[in-house]
Amino acid sequence: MREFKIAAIPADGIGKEVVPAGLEVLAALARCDGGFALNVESFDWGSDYYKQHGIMMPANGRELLKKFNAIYFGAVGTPDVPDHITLWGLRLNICQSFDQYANVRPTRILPGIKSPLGNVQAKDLDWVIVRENSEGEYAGQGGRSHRGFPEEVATEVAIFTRTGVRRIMRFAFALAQSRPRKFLTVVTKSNAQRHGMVMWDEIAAEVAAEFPDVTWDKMLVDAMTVRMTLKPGTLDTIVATNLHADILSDLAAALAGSIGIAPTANLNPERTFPSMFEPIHGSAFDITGKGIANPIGTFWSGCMMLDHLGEKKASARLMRAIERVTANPALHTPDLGGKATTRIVTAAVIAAFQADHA
Ligand code: GGG
Repeated sequence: MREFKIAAIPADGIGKEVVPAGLEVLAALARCDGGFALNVESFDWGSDYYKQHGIMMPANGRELLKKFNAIYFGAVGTPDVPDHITLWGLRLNICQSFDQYANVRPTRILPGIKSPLGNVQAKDLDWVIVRENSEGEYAGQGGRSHRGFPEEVATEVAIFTRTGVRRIMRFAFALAQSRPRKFLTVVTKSNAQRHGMVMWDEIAAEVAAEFPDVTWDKMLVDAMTVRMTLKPGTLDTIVATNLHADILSDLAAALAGSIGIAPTANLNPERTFPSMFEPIHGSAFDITGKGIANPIGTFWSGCMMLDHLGEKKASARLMRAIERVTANPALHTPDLGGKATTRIVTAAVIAAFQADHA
């Protein structure tokens, strides 16, 4: 029996609803599969922990997490704590200290889901966005001086290192190479940002030479929003900086029907440290406690976690179950225009893979 240690961090808002749902699904899947087991330890870190202890996670949190095979995360953010404290104190803290530099965000229109683009077919929107996840605009460089005075100044410095850009380009080209179309779009803004983004473009061209079978093109981030909306079928694998991909992947999720469906993996590709899997959505405090959060993004993130752990068969089986459930509009949560609850969707996904096993 293959056993994996999973650290579960539901954190804030609907994270506390969708992560337990995801763990229930994964436990049932492991029972059905019979070949692997997940040994889960849950951590109560997040905004409530912050209100008690003044920190989002304990000082030895990184040491505690190091021994796990993967981290299953919910969401951060709460109305009464500044967002930069919750985000940097937990999610970015984990991403950066475990060098999870490749953030992978698949986007597809799942069966039964309507894209706001109307006439777009599922085959026309099948993307993977690779977000640089360790530096760029979210490197944490900058500061504030002369606070409260008229001459107050604040800087937010984007950092691009040759090592950081080269490794994310190699990751993205390799991912593009593994997909049938072997096509990568490099998102940039080198017309206006004439230092870091120009180096980004240069390194993209250098790395492209290592992947002669991958076709690639380059797109300014502003024009990319238009192309994603009007010509989605011209895209496949996409690589962008931390900020650009943060924004583009929300757009991608909306174009594929709902951010409630979108999954993500924060990967440490060298496996020196655990990787982290989470829905793209935030804590959604407007719907917290109502039991109507869409758990599909968390389940799909569970598929990505199983893939990463080498449990490809179980991952594919869970994905088939997810698609069978999304195909039925009676099982859609309110973000998709339906009336189903988190509980109903969870039970339906479990029933779907149990039936698949039979
Ligand atoms: N589950 C994702 C999450 O909690 N996101 C909150 C957020 O504000 N993220 C900003 C970012 O992705 O950099």
